[in-house]
Amino acid sequence: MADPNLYPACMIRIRGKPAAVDARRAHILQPGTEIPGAPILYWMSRDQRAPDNWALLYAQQTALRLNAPLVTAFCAADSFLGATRRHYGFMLRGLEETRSLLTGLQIPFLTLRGHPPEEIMKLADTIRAGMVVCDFDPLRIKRKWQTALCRQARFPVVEIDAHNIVPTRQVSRKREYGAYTLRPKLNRLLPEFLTEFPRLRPHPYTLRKCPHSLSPLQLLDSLPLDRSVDEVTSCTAGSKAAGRQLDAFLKSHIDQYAGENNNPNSGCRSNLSPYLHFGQISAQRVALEVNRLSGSGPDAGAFLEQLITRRELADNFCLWTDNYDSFDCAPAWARQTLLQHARDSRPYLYSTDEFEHARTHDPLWNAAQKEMVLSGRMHGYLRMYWAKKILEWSPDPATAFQTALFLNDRYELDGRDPNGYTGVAWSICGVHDRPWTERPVFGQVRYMNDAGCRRKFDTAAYIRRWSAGPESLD
Ligand code: FO1
Repeated sequence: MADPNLYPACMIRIRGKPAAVDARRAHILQPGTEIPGAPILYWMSRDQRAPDNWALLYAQQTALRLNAPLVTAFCAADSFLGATRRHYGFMLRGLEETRSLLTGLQIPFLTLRGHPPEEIMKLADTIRAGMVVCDFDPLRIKRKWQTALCRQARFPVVEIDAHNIVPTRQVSRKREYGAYTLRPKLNRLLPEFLTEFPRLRPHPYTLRKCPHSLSPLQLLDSLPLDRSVDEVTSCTAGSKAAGRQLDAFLKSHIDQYAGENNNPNSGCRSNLSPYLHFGQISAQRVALEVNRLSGSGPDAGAFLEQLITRRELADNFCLWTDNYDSFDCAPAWARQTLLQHARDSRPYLYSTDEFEHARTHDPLWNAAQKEMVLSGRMHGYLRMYWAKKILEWSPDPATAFQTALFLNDRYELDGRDPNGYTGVAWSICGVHDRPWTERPVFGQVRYMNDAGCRRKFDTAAYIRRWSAGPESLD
């Protein structure tokens, strides 16, 4: 009997291609009247891909119904939540590929730069758009952008959840306690939403005069970026590379996933999170391929649990928690226990700078920090250990929360993501977790130490692998 806590992949029954985008993916941000022939503008932001994109499919189906042109645009904001050249490089290289795929379908793709709601509003005015479609993102900054656009717009603005298999707004209207409360709600709806995708079609209606814009790569060279964090070479950006990575994972690693997914040395991780973060691949496509190629064993179940339940739980957390990016998001039991232990003695205390340059007393923690700085990634199991040690070696939990977020978002390719905020909140203040045995500093928040890591994997091998090169990261 499959572990009830794992995703029962066997229950996934793939339905055929729907004739139209399921209306339950749509959330009307601004009502309005449709105007036959008036161009439909898809403001691409979170889901930066041409294939398997429900927001883009919705925009095209609307444009076809209204005999209207379809235009897509992405607006690059300067220094988005502290992103560096590492992030903009990966993102804009991926968008370059998306642009060429869309152009090939007679769907113009414009790359804008500036304050997104303003630039999108200007473009909508220029092309006399009849509607703006945007993709769902629970982050505060995105909701502010969309609200700012709606204040100026005199046309309908529709949000489509293209990131989740089951639309976040459909699963639950409140912050869920944990995976165990969300999973049954997901299970009920998954068969209705895990379908094949219709294909994007060449678009028959074109703009009389299409505004000119830079290409994503031209923009990369002109943006004022923090270039102190290098791009990563180990991970090629774009939807095609994402598809190759998925194939490689399904062919050679998924069948050890359940046994090895706590072992950073095993190399059997999907490495899909940067692609999922930038929307260069759809989680729904990943689930369809897992189901097609790997059936319903415990390995597929363990992977789908991460891909579906954990990711949708993260979007639920960010959508229904205003302060998802600060210690204030802690559940009451965790806040209380951590504050009770606020004055416990802390044998080790490090500054953000010491953490950032991997200058702690713990070689395992330093190796994890180096992996993240050098490769832009860190194995999921170590991310928990890494964040929990920041709690233990910081003056207080609120400082620890900010330090973990700062380092995660500065170096992880998939930083600034609901998964990242939720991962830090789980590690440092027990979000989606429960009270454990009480101990100094942690109180009843779950504790992890290097002995626990040693029981899971060969920590000496991991340290050797990531401690080569400079002693500390100066
Ligand atoms: N989304 C945008 O619409 N415009 C941007 O300029 C932009 C920059 C950016 C840089 C790093 C990064 O990690 C994400 C970035 N995003 C941007 C947002 C991203 O596409 C995702 O929507 C969110 O980060 C995840 O919810």
